[in-house]
Amino acid sequence: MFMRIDHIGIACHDLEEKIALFERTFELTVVAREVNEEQGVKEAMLHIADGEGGGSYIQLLEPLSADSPVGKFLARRGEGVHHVAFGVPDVSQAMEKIGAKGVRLLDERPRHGSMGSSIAFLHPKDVGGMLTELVQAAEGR
Ligand code: CMX
Ligand code: CO
Repeated sequence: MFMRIDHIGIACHDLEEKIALFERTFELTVVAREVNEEQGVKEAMLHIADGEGGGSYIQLLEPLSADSPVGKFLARRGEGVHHVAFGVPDVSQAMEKIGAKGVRLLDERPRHGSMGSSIAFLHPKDVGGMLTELVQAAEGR
């Protein structure tokens, strides 16, 4: 079902500061920056490697507001790993298969993700405490 780890999402207070830290420390390069109003985030993708059906990245996330998912996470837990995203060939099919096993889907249908991808989230409490994202990369990515 999973082809690769697409990205690790990291919650932070100051996106520019963390981009500089990751560039300097790990010699990573930012390949996309976006504001995703629906997800309540300002974000940057730093490329790590290319894999089957898409690349793998670190996703740095700064909340657009305190009551967004990342804003609440920062208030409760502070900066750090927020979610793990797996690359799947077909996000709707993965949602159907995983949902049928009793895992709560946080999205009824796929939403718009980074770099033209289609994404959906699974409830962390149903998968061992890890907020999990399914990602179908955009065609040609
Ligand atoms: N990882 C693991 N556990 C988490 C979590 C996270 N990121 N966020 C919340 N939880 C836990 C809480 O600690 C809480 O556990 P306890 O009951 O033991 O305290 C439980 O989940 C329920 O928490 P809640 O108070 O209901 O939390 P929220 O209202 O903040 O909702 C969640 C949590 C996961 C449903 C919500 O954040 C969500 O829908 N996330 C999906 C969308 C998202 O995260 N978008 C931003 C990223 C966008 C992108 O990657 O592109
Ligand atoms: Co993500």
